Amino acid sequence: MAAKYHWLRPQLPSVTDGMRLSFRRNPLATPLENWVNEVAAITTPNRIVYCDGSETENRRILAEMLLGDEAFKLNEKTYPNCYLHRSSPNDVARTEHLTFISVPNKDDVGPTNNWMDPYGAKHKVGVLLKGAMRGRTMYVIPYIMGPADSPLSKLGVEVTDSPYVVANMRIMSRMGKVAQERLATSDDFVAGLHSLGDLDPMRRCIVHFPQEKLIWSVGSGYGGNALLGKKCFALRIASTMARDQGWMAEHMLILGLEAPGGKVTYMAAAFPSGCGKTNLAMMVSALESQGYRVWTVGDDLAWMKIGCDGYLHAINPEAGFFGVAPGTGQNTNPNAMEALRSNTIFTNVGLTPDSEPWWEGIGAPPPPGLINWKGEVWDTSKGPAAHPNSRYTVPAHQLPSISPEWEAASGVRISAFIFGGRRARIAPLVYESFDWQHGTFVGATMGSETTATATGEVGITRRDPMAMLPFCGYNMADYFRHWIEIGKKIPHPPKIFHVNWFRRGADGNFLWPGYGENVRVLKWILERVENRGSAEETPIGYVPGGDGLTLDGLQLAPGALEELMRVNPADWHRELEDSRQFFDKFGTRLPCEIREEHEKLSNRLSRSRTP
Ligand code: GTP
Ligand code: SPV
Ligand code: MN
Repeated sequence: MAAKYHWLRPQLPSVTDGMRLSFRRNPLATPLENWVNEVAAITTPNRIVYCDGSETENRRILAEMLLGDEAFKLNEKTYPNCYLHRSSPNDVARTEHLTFISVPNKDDVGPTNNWMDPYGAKHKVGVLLKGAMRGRTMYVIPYIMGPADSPLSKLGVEVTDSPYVVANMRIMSRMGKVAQERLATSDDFVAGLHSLGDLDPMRRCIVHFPQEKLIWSVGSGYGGNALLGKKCFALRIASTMARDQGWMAEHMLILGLEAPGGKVTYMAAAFPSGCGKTNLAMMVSALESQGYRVWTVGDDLAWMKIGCDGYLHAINPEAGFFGVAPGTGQNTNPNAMEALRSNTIFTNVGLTPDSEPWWEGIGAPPPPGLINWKGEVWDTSKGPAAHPNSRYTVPAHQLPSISPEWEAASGVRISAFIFGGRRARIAPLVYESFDWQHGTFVGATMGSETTATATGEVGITRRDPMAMLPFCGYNMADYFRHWIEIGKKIPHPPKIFHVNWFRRGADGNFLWPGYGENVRVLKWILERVENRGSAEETPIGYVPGGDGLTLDGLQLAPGALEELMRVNPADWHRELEDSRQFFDKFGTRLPCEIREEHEKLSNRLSRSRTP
């Protein structure tokens, strides 16, 4: 079996036996062409199209997308060059239980990843890919993750039989000629093979081969399952590259906070899927009249490396935003609302009789004759008209708040890391860790309620370290080790914070207004980075002192602020116990520093209970 599937990626050192087979390879062809021909031999498409990324080509791809019965052109007057695509109703979110990391040793993926051995995976998924593109066009998409001239950028190639995927990749990455030029002779690219297959969830599988820099995805046309540059490459494969090469690939937004006088301080924040990254990165600051303004560098991913200046430098590997539509409106995210008026692909939103997109929270009532995301005439009995994980794909440069530095080749200097999640209780609005090691522990103990971004139950609290639970391409214990070690190497490390916009009061409502008001928390973080700002020590870290947060102009319910800041030792003891059970899964592979921080927190909590 090994030899049979070995030739699927012969040009890279193989996990199978290290042998480089040369049959079927054309010595005059580039490594890319050789790989593409080999993929075509398995998937047997009707024709192969190499994408150049041009406008003419894009129009052709969009026309091909429209030939499918689930794609529509939107109102050309009000939404020029915008499209609606409906995915299969059983294919509307990432499927974590069908996502695998394939390396020889099961222990190397750890207890939080699904594992397949590489021989078995190549066989099992090879069967699903055999003839999968019959009758279809196979598009070859060369792309760069990161600004074209950045030394932090990396090359990828995705082959796919979905024109929708091509159109999305054109927005989300630097695609076509610019990448093709670099690929002319190089075999240093992450190869991604994607096929819609028959979209049957029983025959769906997303497998990563980090040792071969190879991704195979079959049976899904949705988001992170199909746009392989995003979570598959930029997180699962890149996290293993980052571990080996001494950099960081993180599930983080990147923003710049401008202060009065014009100085911009950059921060990167890791929140789990559906927990507010896009909204924070694009916020319109409630303190704009006081000179505080937020600039967007990225909304989902950060690749970071220590610069010669001793600071951590971050680039956004993406060129567009794949944002959650529901809840996006003029009041919550006016920047996104302006950006997505043109050149945007909407997925699984509602459709008005005027051929405009509609979703819950867009700021207008549902119009009569509204069509829901499944293509049915909507009424209240049918649930939300837009799927809760419906999305817009929009070019980053269209965003009014896009940072002038968003394509800076050397990235932006990161001064703060912010962890956060959805916690109805327990976690205060904001706290600051004591140092890097404690901050790593804060990230490692993150918990969050699940959202509609992945299939499965919504609202279940689970541990989601650094928001990387579904995205870390190797054993998470080793990932914690990587965090601890890299912290020692950064001469000017970012300070580490934790936020929670989602704490609820006794009435069940959110205590904090969120969105643009979150700038008040960012302002305190900035002050702490600059060694100013009042803070009080608690067992879990520093929280803003009595006058620490700028609250002028904000009406909070009586007692809300106290409840938002409250650190209840009994709650935290329970939280620690839950974390301990999670950490126990890693056995002796868990870094001792994590256990040490656990112990220290436990002691601080016990002390704070005694009067
Ligand atoms: P992914 O793109 O899936 O990784 O999600 P994300 O982290 O970018 O989350 P996003 O900003 O799209 O927000 C997800 C949901 O949370 C949306 O419905 C938002 O309206 C809501 N949300 C975002 N920020 C806030 C906030 O500050 N407060 C409250 N209450 N809700 C928020
Ligand atoms: C997420 O779920 O974190 C997303 C959407 O950003 S997806 O691209 O589907 O992963
Ligand atoms: Mn997002």
